[in-house]
Amino acid sequence: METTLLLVKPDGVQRGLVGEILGRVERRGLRLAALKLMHVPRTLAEQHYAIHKGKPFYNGLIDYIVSAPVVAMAWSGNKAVEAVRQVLGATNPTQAAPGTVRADFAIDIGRNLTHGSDSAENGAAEVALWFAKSELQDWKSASAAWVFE
Ligand code: D4T
Repeated sequence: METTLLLVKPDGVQRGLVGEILGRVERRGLRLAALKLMHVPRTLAEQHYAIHKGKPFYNGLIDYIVSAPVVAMAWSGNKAVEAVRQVLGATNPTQAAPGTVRADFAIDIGRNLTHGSDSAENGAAEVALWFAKSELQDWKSASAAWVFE
């Protein structure tokens, strides 16, 4: 069982794509464990993207992510990390497979609408960074047995 962080970034919220993105993951069969709309504190943005500090796109990335509200979600299930990233598509939207969120709705890499954790380890760490334990709901989905073997 994995938990992964999914962010609908400021462009996704501004463009009214929250329901579209959330719905694609929800219909895949994963379990929603946490959800909130928030303005990202700059310190959180810097922690989340610490690995990119010093890269040419870093300052623009931080400015973008704090510029307007985001929707943060935690999703749980077998292979949750891989399943969410597959729904989102490649980081660069023009290289994303047709039918993915980024291919369907985005063009520039710096406005790629979403973030999804890239490993089970990072999923756990990012969910812990973005959510307090009290914000995570441990509930059993009635459809789980019809999604997972
Ligand atoms: P996110 O974090 O948005 O899910 O992206 P990925 O995990 O798929 O990709 P990443 O960490 O390599 O990049 C983080 C973030 O930086 C933006 N970016 C990236 C950018 O604006 N210019 C660039 O050249 C790169 C490589 C997009 C995603």
